[in-house]
Amino acid sequence: MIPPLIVVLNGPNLNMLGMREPEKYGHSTLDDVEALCAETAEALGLAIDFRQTNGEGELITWVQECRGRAAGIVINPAGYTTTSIGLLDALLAVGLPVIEVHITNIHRREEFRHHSYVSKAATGVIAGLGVRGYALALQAMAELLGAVTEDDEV
Ligand code: DHK
Repeated sequence: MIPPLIVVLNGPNLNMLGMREPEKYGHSTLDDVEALCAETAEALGLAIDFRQTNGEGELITWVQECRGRAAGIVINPAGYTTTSIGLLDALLAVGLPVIEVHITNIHRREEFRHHSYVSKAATGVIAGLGVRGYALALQAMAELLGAVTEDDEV
């Protein structure tokens, strides 16, 4: 059986993980996050396509390209969470299950980080659990897609 493809998208400044405000975002690099996702996906019987961009248009194009190609989207929209109606519209247009991830608990931070346009298209949101949130998002996605049961161990 061909494993379902989950596209894991990362927005602006996440390429700087590890050196960027480590007291908030931790010490893992984006390469570490990709390795965590690859390892988790393999254990769950999923395939992943892991990407990062600083560009809003590129992120929107990548979401559009998921249509007919991917089974689900895990996305940390980073700074575009609070600003991008275009990103929201793209996520609504592709009509796939979406899990929104934030490394930090955005609700404990500045008020401008509390509102998410992306949440209007998200099946679920994981925030504040560090980079482990990505692994938990893949686990949740596998359950949503019926690929594993809640009792399966990862
Ligand atoms: C990452 C960012 O870059 C911020 O713009 C968000 C998010 C929070 C995170 O916690 O992963 O406000």
